[in-house]
Amino acid sequence: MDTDGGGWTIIQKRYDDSVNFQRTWTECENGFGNVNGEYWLGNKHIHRLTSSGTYELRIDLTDKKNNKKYATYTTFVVGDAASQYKLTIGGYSGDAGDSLSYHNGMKFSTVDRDNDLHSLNCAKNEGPWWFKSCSNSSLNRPSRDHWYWHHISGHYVKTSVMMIRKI
Ligand SMILES: [Ca+2]
Repeated sequence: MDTDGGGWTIIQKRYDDSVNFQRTWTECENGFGNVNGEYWLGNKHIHRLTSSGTYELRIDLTDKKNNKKYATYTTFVVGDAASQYKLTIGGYSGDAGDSLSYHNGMKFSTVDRDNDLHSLNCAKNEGPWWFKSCSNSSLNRPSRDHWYWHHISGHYVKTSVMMIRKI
């Protein structure tokens, strides 16, 4: 990736809805999709990378009016399987707004593993993510019209790319 100096590893990409993101715990753990298209790298791989050094996260978004926005976080760690791939996030900057800090400290949830703080399973409607009760963002939502980043104009995005880089 050439974005902002290069050296990025893409962990999530969506733009044409060619890949189903409503996946099981095991699928999210191992990763799914197509590296030449849309994909989720996989929680075990994201954990392995983000525990091997200090990583920053950058999220590039396109809003419904085709404006490009971004959010960067200087702290991004996904814990191990025993932690339920717990998210540690902080150090926001950017112009997309901070819709991820709300999820700091939350475990990952999927349709078949409810780790959120809501009485229902947030992942059932919102796809796999680090839900609280439920979300300020959920970029893995199944419905193409509702890929969600609360602080962006219109709340929903047309494209998203999540990438990490060692700092
Ligand atoms: Ca729940």
